[in-house]
Amino acid sequence: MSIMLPELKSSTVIKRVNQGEPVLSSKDMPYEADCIFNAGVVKYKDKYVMAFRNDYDYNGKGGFRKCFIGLAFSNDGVKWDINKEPFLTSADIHDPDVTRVYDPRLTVIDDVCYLCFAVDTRHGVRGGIAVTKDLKTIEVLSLTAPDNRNMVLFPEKIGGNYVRLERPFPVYSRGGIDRFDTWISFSPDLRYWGDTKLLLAVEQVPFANDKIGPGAPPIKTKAGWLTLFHAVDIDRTRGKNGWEEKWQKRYCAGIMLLDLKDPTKIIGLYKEPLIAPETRYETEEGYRTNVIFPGGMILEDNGEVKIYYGASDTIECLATANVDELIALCLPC
Ligand code: M1P
Repeated sequence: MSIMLPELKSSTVIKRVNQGEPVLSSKDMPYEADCIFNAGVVKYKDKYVMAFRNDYDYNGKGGFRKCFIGLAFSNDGVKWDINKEPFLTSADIHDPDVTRVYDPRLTVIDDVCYLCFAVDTRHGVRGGIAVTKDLKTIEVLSLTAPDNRNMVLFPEKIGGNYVRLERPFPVYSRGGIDRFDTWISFSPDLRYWGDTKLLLAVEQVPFANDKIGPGAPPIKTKAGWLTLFHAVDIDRTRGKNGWEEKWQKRYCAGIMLLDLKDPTKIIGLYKEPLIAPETRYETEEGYRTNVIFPGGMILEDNGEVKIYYGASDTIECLATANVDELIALCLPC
């Protein structure tokens, strides 16, 4: 007997650009690519810059043999020119323990561009932070202890410290299952992190029963830090949803508002999904269907917010919304 989880819908404030067609996919790539997704996006030096994940060389059994982070540039945030060379590969970390780098997020702080990324190692998953001066070379500033990933940096220091959101994933202490939350940490120099606090727990999000994690780096608004997260539910009766024999999770994008001076305080949380899987790219096609994975958010001068998200772990899509409408979702009257 199949137990259906409730149908989830995107908020009506969300408009999918080009009817949900990808803004970037493997078809655009100048090199071997199967899945282009989970990108971070910033405006930097008069251009939109996207760092994306490329998984390729599918092994036919649910995994990819190769993966790297690539870069693309755009004048309008919609049409992209792809760099011919990979931006970051596991070899660039110069640590023989590292097997894979993926899921990039970009933040500009004081005109300097930073990259957060996930690092698979033979001894666990680590969260990396790197700085790039020229978008060609990078210097790794810090790698967390395992298991941690989905890290994002706030675009400015708060109270004199850099701030990051992260999603450690304790298993032993949470009954051996996924039950992962979003945490917040502080650093004087982006290398040494501490003062860690629980920010948002999975049980606070009505459309998650599995885990939640940081999405795009927060953007500053008059009402607070507008902050995206991914929220995951799991239904063990779900079967084949994509290329693997079984894929039982569904990822939605959620949104909350954090206090400007004290981002450990949630001042508003939208209790429904901001973006739920709906289009054919999001629900029917691709490696793992029903995955909306937000990684980039840009506030334009006219109040439009661009939200970049990976869809079905296969393509990169773009949706827009008005900033005041997003705030209103978090702060209902
Ligand atoms: O396949 C869905 C996602 O699975 C992982 O995400 P999480 O951190 O939630 O476990 C990552 O591989 C992510 O890239 C992927 O989209």
